[in-house]
Amino acid sequence: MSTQRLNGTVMRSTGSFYDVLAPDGRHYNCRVRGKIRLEGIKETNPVAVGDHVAFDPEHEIGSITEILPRTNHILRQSVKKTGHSHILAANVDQALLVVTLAMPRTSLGFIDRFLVSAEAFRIPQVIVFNKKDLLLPEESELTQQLIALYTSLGVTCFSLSAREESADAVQHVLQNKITLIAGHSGVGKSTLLNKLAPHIEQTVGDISSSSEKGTHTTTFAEMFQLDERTFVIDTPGVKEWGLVDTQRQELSDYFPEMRDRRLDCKFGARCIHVSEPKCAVIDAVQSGAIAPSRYQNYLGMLLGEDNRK
Ligand SMILES: Nc1nc2c(ncn2[C@@H]2O[C@H](COP(=O)(O)OP(=O)(O)OP(=O)(O)O)[C@@H](O)[C@H]2O)c(=O)[nH]1
Ligand SMILES: [Mg+2]
Ligand SMILES: [Zn+2]
Repeated sequence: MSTQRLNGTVMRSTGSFYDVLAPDGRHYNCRVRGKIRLEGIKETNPVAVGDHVAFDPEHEIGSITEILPRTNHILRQSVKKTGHSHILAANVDQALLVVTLAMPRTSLGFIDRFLVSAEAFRIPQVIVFNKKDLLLPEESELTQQLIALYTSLGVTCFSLSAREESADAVQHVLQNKITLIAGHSGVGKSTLLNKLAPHIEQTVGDISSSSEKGTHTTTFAEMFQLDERTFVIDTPGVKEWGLVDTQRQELSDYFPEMRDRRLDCKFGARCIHVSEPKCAVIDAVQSGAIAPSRYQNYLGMLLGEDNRK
């Protein structure tokens, strides 16, 4: 029996099955046939949500035979730190990080590592500072300072309460794009998504008050269609990002405020801004033009410090 090969987009993966959306709007339940390898990726069968795949729609279960080249991907670090990372999603147009200064509080190290992971592929970034309703006055003030900082770095920022308010402003930046929604467990990713598209009805979890950590209500990354050209990917909470392999000299290219200055360093592209003489980045940190938290997190990543919180 011969069947016609189709191309489609992976909307959801639940272990060994994949929900693939074909251009005609039909969904196919697929499995991976044989071993698929993708250049530069260590794992076999590394099919991720957002992947464009070729598949044979034979029988009831289709077979994915090929992953088409990716424009980008976002890695989450594997829980066991085995060295290789899991691909959270591929081919995204922008990455939206949900954070909160209420519980479970997001560290700046986590935010900066996420921004670097996206910046390495030049994926535009959005940060939603959530749970505004729970913030103490000093936390509200800190949120405003962080919004000023990250806005100056080209990140689109919002402060809101996904549970209590409309998310119309956020909706606006999603239009006609594929947006990855990421963040720690319990920060309100699914709550935000339900506001953006009530038909989705993602399950929202409780936060255990003893640990103040979320309980991973969302277990698989899943892509949803908001309208004909607008897609969002809800993801399970992650503890940390897997950084793409970078040369030490390359890392500051993913910090826009350092990238803009590094040609002024005496050692130019060879400078890693740690203790070199006449370093424009260190000068900018000392004059206050680069935020201390950003520089500290840069050093942490450069020197391989464990930033996890
Ligand atoms: N007070 C308040 N609670 C919120 C807000 N947004 C979400 N929550 C609550 O936070 C808890 C976790 O929300 P979820 O939307 O399930 O979080 P998540 O990021 O999807 O978590 P995982 O699926 O585990 O990754 C729920 O009890 C929500 O009701 C908010 O703006 N304010
Ligand atoms: Mg969730
Ligand atoms: Zn330098």
